[in-house]
Amino acid sequence: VEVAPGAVHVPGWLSVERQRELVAACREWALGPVPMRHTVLPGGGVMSVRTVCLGWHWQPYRYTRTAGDVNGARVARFPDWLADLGREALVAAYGGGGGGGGGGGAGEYAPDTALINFYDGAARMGMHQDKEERSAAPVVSLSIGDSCVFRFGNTATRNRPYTDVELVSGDLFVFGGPSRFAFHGVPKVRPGTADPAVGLASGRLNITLRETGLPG
Ligand code: MD3
Ligand code: FE
Repeated sequence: VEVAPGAVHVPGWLSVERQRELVAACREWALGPVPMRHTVLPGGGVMSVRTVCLGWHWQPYRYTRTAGDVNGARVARFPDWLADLGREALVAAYGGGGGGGGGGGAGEYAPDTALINFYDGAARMGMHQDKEERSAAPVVSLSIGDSCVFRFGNTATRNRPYTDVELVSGDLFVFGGPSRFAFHGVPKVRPGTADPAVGLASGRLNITLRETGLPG
């Protein structure tokens, strides 16, 4: 379902088995070398979401190899199988061609960082743009666990017009082309909506794959 140019929602893309595998992997990544934590913003605010990164560490508002704002450790590497999953996701969303804008087709997609966000029932993410990447390649988003309201906005302002989309466990969302730099956020999680079979007792996991455009 194309929600906006380059923004494609593929409900139920991940099998329950694949969701279970991703949950298990996220549990390990959450332990370290850089532990999953609430990001502290430069103004002193604390994000309600908890985050752990692979490949590159996102700290507001740049990517680094070491987590100077957490424990100073080097982030875990970004596994090849996750890049393969990203290319598979682009094929599912855009087809085998060069769709989605921002350059090549799925075969050339080379994500080098993952941001893994965990939302408890009260966590939110305010409207923002993701502009730290020096690449126009698409962002791949995978949702697991509790459902949420995902708010997809415009590129000009954090306010209306926007579209609210329900994201359910197993859903894939790809943001490429003109949608890559749109404002977006998560105004609400729906506690208790997760299928226990995916291995999350409560809360929502979101995995995003990106190309940073940074060297090596
Ligand atoms: C649209 N995460 O990590 S995923 C984020 O559900 C983030 O945790 C949300 O926003 C979450 O930055 C939303 C969907 C998403 C991710 C990145 C985007 C949508 C995007 C980048 C550009 C446009
Ligand atoms: Fe974002």
